[in-house]
Amino acid sequence: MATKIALFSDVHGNLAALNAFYASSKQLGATEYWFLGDLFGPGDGAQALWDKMQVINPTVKIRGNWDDFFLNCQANHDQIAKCEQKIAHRLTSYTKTRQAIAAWPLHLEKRVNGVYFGLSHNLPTHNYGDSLSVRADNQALAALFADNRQPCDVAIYAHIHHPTMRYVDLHACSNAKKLEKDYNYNQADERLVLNIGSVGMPFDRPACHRLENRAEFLLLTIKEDGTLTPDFKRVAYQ
Ligand SMILES: [Mn+2]
Repeated sequence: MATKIALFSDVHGNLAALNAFYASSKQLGATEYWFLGDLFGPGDGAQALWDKMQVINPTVKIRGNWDDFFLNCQANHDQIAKCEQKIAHRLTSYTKTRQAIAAWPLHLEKRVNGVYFGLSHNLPTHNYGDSLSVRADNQALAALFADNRQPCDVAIYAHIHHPTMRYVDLHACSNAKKLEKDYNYNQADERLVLNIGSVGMPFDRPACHRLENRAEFLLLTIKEDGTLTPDFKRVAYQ
């Protein structure tokens, strides 16, 4: 049977967007959920948002940079820390929620129907920074497959709030100096890279940044033979 996984991230405190995403993904037949980080703030979703996450019950939960802001909010005094403190005060138990989030890893690997996925908020070792922005070149994106993640077929990340599908050629990175002028399809070591956009705060244009209410997520269908269909979704909400 084909597996349908809904991947979502960058909720950023937006409960209306999270509800819209969840209702839509259920209707589309998602049976599993992978969350790639950034749950609370700057939106004001607090306990009801956390309760909704327990209902969604993702089998993958990755820690984003805003999740770290939430974990460290009592030790810091900048604007983001103040914003996260307000949310912390509105939770039934900050301690319990904090403990749960602190256990989320920075990256995970999953195998589904023979396809090997590397999952992270940004880079597998860094959930912050701009090295994987829309400006990222082949070399920068290849870092998603660094070290022991070399065997991954697909890297999926979040953080930049721009839904993206592209390929990187790992052969080009390891042979940069003696690379042949023309693209050599036989030598290329191509891997798929997906970015899942943002549920609560999409940045991609031409839609107006923060003016249009839409929740973005990725519905990934993986057939038994490993055939993969990434379907980028946008759901409008009030
Ligand atoms: Mn984010």
